[in-house]
Amino acid sequence: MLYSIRMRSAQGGAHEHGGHHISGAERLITTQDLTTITEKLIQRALTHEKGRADFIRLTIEEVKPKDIITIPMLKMETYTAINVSDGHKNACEFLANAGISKIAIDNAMSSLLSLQENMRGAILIDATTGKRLDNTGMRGIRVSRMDFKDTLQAKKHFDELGYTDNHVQEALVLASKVLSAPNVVGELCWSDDPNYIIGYVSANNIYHRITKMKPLHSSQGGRVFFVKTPVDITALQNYLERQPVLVDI
Ligand code: PML
Repeated sequence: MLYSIRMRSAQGGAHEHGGHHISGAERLITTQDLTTITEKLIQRALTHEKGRADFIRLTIEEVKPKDIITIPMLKMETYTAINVSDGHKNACEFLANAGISKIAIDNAMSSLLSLQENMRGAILIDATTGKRLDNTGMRGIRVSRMDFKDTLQAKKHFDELGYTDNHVQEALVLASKVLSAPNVVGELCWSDDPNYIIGYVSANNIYHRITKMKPLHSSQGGRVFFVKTPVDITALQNYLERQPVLVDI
């Protein structure tokens, strides 16, 4: 039996009541790991780079095995950028190679670069017209209910590669789920963590890790998903937010 555990933390009260989003986490874990992971997530909220959370919401919910699907992890390739503009230029190329239009890429870039506040979730953009498709405002679409199929195997795999940081592992799980969604053709992301400047583009089944996507100390970051239309937005949002997914490495 697995449990979905979701953590969201904010400063200045709950996000929907004017607080600022600090951190979040999404896991699908066994009953046996529930206590340890819950403790780790609370610690994360209390010791985050962006400051100590004064609002923490934990949701723990059983997931039925019959509802879970397993998908493969995206293949990772790293692009070592000279600087942020080189990182962005290459990100745009990776997206264009997936058939995403220039206007959609430009709109995605400028949406992330003009964010005044961290979003909990992602913006959905039409891959052809560049218009925003969701109506979730500053909340965004929050991808949820996903994890590695075998956490120990994943830890070993990433330790061997020298990626001990949580960022890359969590981003790979999320990006794999996002690109497995019907109609999603790409994702653009860089972290809102002020100490973390790496970002990625996922497209054409590859997670293109890009080493410089923003200046150090900037907390401006977020996610855009590019969507092919026509699309049933409610079904897509439901898949991203509710479909339990395990990622096989
Ligand atoms: C985040 O954790 O906020 C996003 C991280 C994106 C890049 C992760 C990586 O590949 O290192």
